[in-house]
Amino acid sequence: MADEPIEVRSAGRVRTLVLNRPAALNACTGAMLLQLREALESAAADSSVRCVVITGAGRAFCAGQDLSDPLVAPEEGKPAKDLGPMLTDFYNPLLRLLRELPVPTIAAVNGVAAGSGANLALSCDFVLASEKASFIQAFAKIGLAPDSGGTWLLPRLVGRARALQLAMLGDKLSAADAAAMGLIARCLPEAALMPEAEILAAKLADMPTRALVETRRAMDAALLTGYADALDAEAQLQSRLGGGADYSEGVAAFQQKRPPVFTDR
Ligand code: T3D
Repeated sequence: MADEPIEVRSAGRVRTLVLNRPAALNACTGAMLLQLREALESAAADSSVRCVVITGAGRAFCAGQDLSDPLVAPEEGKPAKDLGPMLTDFYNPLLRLLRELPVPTIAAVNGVAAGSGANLALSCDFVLASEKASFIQAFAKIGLAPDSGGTWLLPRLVGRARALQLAMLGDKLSAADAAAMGLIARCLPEAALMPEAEILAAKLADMPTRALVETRRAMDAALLTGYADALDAEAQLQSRLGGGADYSEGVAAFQQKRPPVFTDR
């Protein structure tokens, strides 16, 4: 429905979730975060879905937490609100689900992505951004530290020095600079963003979903382990993937010189 905070679009094997509060630059309310979580759960449960794209309505991707939401907005003369439950009850379950989604994910960042909005985008497997987009770790500007995975994601994506620069200064980073420093995959002309996201989504949907998702999992886990442990984990993973239909199909297609049709999830 047009006025829902999350608009869900289905096109074949690709599910597109649109953050849809454009008047507030798609800032996140509790209700919106719950709806986004439900939309991800629904995509995860639907075996016909093989890629999820997240984008924003209007001129922004997402301005982060809605600072006027009564759950978090400070009120003069009243005791300070505990922001922890907003994270533990709303953001963290959503972000864990996104990071563990059984299909590849793409953020198509159409405009500014600030605070938790930036880290929502950076939690996706691929981040494509319009040249009009920007990324702002806005937390320090309002006396907070990065959340929504920012402390984990930023140093891994761009190294400690740049991560601290982004998080401590909270300056606006253009999409072009974000791509140049490896924070995101690509910066594209505005008109090319959604067509390129659709091409990438279709390509990923053709690929062996289970292997792609296990690749994400293995890379995240390898960041926490030593080289020898990563080698052992790779052997165990390959054992599992080798038992799947996609491996047989991939090899058969190679030998028969035809495109593969992958079905595992
Ligand atoms: O629970 C917790 O609080 C902890 C969790 C925290 C997670 C976080 O995300 S903390 C960070 C929260 N986000 C921010 O601090 C960003 C605030 N917004 C901005 O700095 C700017 O709006 C932008 C840089 C994103 C865009 O600037 P600009 O000049 O393009 O737009 P604008 O004029 O500032 O905003 C347009 C409208 O959107 C405006 O409403 P109005 O005046 O037209 O009625 C503005 O109030 C609204 N808006 C923008 N960001 C938010 C917002 N409304 C509520 N919450 C917002 N975050």
